[in-house]
Amino acid sequence: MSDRKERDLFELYAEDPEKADRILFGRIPNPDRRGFLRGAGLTAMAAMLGTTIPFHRFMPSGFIPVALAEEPFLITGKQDLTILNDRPVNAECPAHLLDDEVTPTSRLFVRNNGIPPEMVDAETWTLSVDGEVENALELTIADLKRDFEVLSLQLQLECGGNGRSFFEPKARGNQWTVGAIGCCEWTGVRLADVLKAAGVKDAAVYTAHYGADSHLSGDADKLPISRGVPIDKALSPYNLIAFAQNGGPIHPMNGAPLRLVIPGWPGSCSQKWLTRVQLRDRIHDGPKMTGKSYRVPEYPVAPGESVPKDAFQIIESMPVKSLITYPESGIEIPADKPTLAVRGHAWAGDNQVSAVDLSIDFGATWIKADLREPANPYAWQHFAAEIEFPEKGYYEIWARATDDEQRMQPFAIAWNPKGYLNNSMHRISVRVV
Ligand SMILES: Nc1nc2c(c(=O)[nH]1)N[C@H]1C(S)=C(S)[C@@H](COP(=O)(O)O)O[C@H]1N2
Ligand SMILES: [Mo]
Repeated sequence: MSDRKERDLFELYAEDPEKADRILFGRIPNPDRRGFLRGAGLTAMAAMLGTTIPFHRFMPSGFIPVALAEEPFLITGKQDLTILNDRPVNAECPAHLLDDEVTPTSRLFVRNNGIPPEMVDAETWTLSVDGEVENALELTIADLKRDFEVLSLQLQLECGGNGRSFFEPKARGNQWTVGAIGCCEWTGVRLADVLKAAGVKDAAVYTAHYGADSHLSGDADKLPISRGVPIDKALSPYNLIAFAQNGGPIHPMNGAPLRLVIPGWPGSCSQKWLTRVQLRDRIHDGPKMTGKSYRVPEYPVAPGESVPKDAFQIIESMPVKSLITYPESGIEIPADKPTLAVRGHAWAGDNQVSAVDLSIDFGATWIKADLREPANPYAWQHFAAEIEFPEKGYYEIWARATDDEQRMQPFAIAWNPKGYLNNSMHRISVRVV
């Protein structure tokens, strides 16, 4: 990871030193300064290194101290997350830190496709609603709060690529393990109510979502991501245009001050830094809607098989899945008290979870966990079970959720070229010593 960070920073300095400085050190007080560290930049770098830099005047332009490149990069307010990439920022939460029933803001993963907006002002932020509507709308956050019913819902959000790191052969992209999932309480207004207020024309078949982040290339004409959903899904009463996360402000990396939350579908549908929702008379074709992005083959394929471009379909509802959040994998327990209170969460896209079963004998037999109803539709559900281990040794706990259409999590990955939808069972290790 430090290698990659170093390379990314050097590349960034090579492309655009001022932008690199901005990313590294925030705003530049003196725009004339070219590379050499002085004033605020020097102070910031010294602060990052934790000491002064006696020979700083010999540091070449765009220089990155090796200690900084080796330092793990942390996201302010998200210190528990594991960073997968720093440009764009992508970070996931370890399974055992997702134990809360409602995911704390500090532990919701971050998946950025571009560079987040630097300055956001909730007072002046506006959302446009246009396209196939009777009356286009331009709404501030104050307008949303005043003109529409405000509600709070616990909504699960999972990246379509969560679990990609387990693919064999490997799939390119962020190597998520299991932590690109979370269930925060979001407060906002229903997307459906806002669309209805604009008047949905018969011609509207799909939404198109736009946000204020910028493309990695710095090209202002390019968008990092713009996805949408079919109008039926858009009109579900459980999609929010959210302005608060867990009763507080939305974290800047989770889309402050305004974002969509379209639960149950790939996280990519839930546009962050939301500025515009357009209704379209055809399937949206924005960046990351077309080609192989967030698409899987229409038919099962063998691992590594190449799939023709036209045989991919857009991912809709996410599959049934579960996560063991207690204990942490690798736990050791004493043989004189070989029991564990195991717990975790399960979710199933547009569906509900009807059962979670656990196994400690590699799937030979299964133990039914207690499973709770969701707090509201699209909230993840909590499971718990008391498990007893018969003797000393190595065990794995496997979790397998079943949805209300009797679909179960598989043991193996249904391989696809881009590494999406890995809902294979979560496994943790336990040693009775
Ligand atoms: N504007 C914008 N919205 C976005 C993205 C993005 O890069 N830009 N990433 C999407 C993807 S791929 C996912 S999985 C979710 C992640 O939301 P989070 O970062 O708040 O966890 O945001 C989605 N919304
Ligand atoms: Mo994603």
